[in-house]
Amino acid sequence: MSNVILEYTSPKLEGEVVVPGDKSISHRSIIFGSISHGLTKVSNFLDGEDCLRTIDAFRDMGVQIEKRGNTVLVDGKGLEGLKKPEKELDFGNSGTTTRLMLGLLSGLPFETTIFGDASLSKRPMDRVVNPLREMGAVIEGKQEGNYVPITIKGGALKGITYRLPVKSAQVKSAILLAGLLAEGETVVYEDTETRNHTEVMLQAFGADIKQYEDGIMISNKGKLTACDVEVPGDISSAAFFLVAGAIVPGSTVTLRNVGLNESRTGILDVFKQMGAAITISNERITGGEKIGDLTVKHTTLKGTTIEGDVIPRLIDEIPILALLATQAEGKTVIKDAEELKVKETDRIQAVCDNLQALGANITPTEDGMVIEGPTKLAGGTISSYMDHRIAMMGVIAALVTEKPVEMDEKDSINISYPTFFKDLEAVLK
Ligand code: SPQ
Repeated sequence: MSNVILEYTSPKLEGEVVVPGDKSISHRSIIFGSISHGLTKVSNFLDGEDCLRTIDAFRDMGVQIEKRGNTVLVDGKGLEGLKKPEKELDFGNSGTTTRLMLGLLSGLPFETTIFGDASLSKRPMDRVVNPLREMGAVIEGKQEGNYVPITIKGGALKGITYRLPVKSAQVKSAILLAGLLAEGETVVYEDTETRNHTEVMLQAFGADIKQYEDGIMISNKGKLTACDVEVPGDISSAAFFLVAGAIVPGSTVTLRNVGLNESRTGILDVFKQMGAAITISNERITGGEKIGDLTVKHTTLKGTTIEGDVIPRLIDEIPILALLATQAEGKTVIKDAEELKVKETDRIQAVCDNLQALGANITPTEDGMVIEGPTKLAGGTISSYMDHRIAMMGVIAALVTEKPVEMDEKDSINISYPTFFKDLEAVLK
């Protein structure tokens, strides 16, 4: 781990960025490609460390996966074609891999042990383990299976009806994956919509799945068949450039081919509320997912309240939205976002400590934060907390500080956006 000095004198962003593939969709393309029958071609796959963990896991279970740059060929032999891995599965930093694989491994006829890095080892798994146990899963691990390392003794499962107690797409997806292997119907209800990429892809691969207004039914009756996936650009990665374009004077930047699935576009609603100059063009549908181009220009912004149902639609963008709020006039209140405490780090504390260190007027609350702006940020020393989104927020903050920003590392950015610095350099004028 080595310190990085971030110093940008009179920067301005101009030009276009094609952000890399969506992390959530990339994970799911490997999972569904691996458990279906036939050859799935994934284009624009995200080469981030988390998604590579998902590829490794299926290779360890005997699936042939060939990677040619950002194109991945998955030779699926069906659920019954998966073999017991010869070693424990290392899921690194990836919460998505861990929670989705818990669902799948619960119904497969072998025993597997999974583990991860220091951050993953602190993230709660009971939210997934509890409903899976209701389905009959046999799961053991640290603190009654709440933390990895966890051992899953896969076997027969039965369908359940479950109302999500946390607003989490990972929990929903884990239950749906287990539902693919369970006897009878599995029904998941959610009070607030979370990202729906699992449902969209299950439909495309031919699962027996039905969508109700607030719930989803799945059974083991469908036959999963290979289906090519064109991964849209990740709006969570685009978010860093959207905010940079909005807060750096003189900037205009266009993000091409960004995923605009409505369960992910909360950031666009907030931009509009704050008076940002943002336009959407070239909207189209690929592989069941909406995509388009986003152009943002620097302008004066006003504070807002971010709460309620929009939170799951922008949960990963809150760190960078907090930076945006430091440059907006008036008060911004972020609430109902206590889930931030159980991400790669406690993102409420990490965001507030870092932005305070740079001179912002920001106060943490139990379920979010309160920011008073606009503040000319001074610069200073921050930590990435080994969290990719906190690290990228630090870099974008450095574009508007008077003095340099010193950060303890930048390699965590490879989790979701390995080409981040290259893309940033290309639009910095
Ligand atoms: O995979 P991981 O580490 O959980 O990734 C994060 C991120 O910031 O990239 C969260 F830390 O995104 C999650 C997201 O917060 C990815 C995800 C998914 O692909 O299903 C869903 C969200 O998590 P959750 O807990 O709300 O289901």
